[in-house]
Amino acid sequence: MTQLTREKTFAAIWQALKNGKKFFIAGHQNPDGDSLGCTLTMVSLLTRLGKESYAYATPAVGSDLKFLPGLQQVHVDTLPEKPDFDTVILLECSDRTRGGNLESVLQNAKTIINIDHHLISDEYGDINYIDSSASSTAEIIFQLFEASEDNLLPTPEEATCLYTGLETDTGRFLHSNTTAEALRVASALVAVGADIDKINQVIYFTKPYIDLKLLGRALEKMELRFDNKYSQIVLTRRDFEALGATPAQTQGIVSQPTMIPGVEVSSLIKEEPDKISVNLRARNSVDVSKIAQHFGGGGHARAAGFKVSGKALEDVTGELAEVVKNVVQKIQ
Ligand SMILES: [Mn+2]
Repeated sequence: MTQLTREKTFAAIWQALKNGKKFFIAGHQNPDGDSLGCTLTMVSLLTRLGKESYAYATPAVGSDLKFLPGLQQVHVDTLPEKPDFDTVILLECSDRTRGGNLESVLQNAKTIINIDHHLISDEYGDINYIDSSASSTAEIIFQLFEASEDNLLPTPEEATCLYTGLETDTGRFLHSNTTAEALRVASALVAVGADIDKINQVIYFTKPYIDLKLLGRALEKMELRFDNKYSQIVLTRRDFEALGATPAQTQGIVSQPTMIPGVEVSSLIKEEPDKISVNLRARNSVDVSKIAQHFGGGGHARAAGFKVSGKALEDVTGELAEVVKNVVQKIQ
């Protein structure tokens, strides 16, 4: 994105924030730290601007994100009775269905603002700010603050929300999207009062017993294939039942095998009640978003995923292995 486009788009967003009266804000379904952190920041900012807003998240918020300031303002899994919002802000949604069943809200809106950092976007908004070089949508929202004519800065609570988005999307500043800009924004967020001790304690230094047991079971089931370039972990419904765990408790597991020298692609295949969901991670040269796209999913070069309904676990596992095999065979 050129500098000019960026300036103009940020100016258009600020104009829309000032012109709008009643806002609807949502991130993507199964909200992560970035999605929720940005949603909460926008709600708080709009409240400061004297605007009415309705924030929505579906289907539920993970226990590690419940500390986020202002979370009580998010309507979890509850759509508004009347979809009469003049302005809709969708964050992290590469297409208009990513935020949930929002079509009536979107159709009634005068202005749709689409802010995202994913590689591919449908550009369904009246205003689209898509920057795939940004580590996170939180990074973009901070830049939006910096572009404010009124020199608005995030409050400490908003900074905590944005820092959470930045830190989780960069994998604690370990992934390749940890750019100089990402670190500059992180530093600026700390300067305005982000509570990083709280964030780190809750998100990174807390793990329930069951989650650790599930990690153990997953590592036990890890298999290396195709000259050890592909790691595959399959968690069946039985695995979850045996531990009293849910598929939501698998965060971080898929990244573990990429530590093994030689592993290029890691998959975590989960049998959920109504679907098979797959997380993918790459170590170096493979773009796993392309593999995910093959199955109707998406994501980033090194972190992607997809979901399949109506197919058997073995079939999904087999078809994925075929696609991965073709990709990793080319790597020397
Ligand atoms: Mn994100």
